[in-house]
Amino acid sequence: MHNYRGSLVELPKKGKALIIADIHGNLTDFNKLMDIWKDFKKEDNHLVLIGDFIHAIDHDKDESIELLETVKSNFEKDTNFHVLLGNHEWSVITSVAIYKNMEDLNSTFEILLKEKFQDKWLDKLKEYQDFFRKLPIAVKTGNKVFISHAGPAKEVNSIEDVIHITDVSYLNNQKLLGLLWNRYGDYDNNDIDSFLKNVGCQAMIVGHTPVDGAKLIGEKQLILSSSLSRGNKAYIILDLEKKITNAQEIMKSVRCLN
Ligand SMILES: [Mn+2]
Repeated sequence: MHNYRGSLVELPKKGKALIIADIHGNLTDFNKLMDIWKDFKKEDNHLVLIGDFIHAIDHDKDESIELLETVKSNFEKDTNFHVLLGNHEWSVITSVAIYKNMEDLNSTFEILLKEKFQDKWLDKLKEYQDFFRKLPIAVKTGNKVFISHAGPAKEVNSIEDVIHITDVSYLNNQKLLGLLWNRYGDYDNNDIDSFLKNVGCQAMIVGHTPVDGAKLIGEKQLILSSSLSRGNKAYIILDLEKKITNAQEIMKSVRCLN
């Protein structure tokens, strides 16, 4: 069992973290990353999957269910395997429609469930919703890096806000919605600075917006794309012991997925 403080994962100043974002139902890319994890895995090393591992966006073969089964079993048996909620998993919890072109991805997900589990599909949906509700929302590392699916959120005033972020509701919750949905434009560089000050961090890593592998926003934010991307697919090997003062330093830890 994971020992989290509410919705927050706190990683000690020890070892390294393999960070992955936005797999979106691509089992081939996920398996490559799992091979890296198998070699990398040891007592002080962690894996952080920063949400949106379901719902295929840019490819026809949607392997969300296979991926979900692997993610769920790893999360349940391995306390160093951390999975954050993304806006796509949030949409399964809340049943809020989420569109790609004209298609509601929740309907596509239900079709996959029906094909795979026939008359048991609703039980399986409930099981996955329960699993998504257990997922934390953010990571704070001992060397002061904040990791979430998206954001920052202007409404978050302290790390306590993050710890209690899912206490109330998954709907109509501006703090939570900000950390799951906000893209650059919803916030600016000053908002990143104030947010990091509020949560006591020096830099932040997010996914959510497809970029060419990794992209810096000002000095303090790094956006990562590990599968759904605008070119390269990348992951991060973050040293949890090294002093970090900005996101440019994290850029050196970005690796390409071949
Ligand atoms: Mn997203």
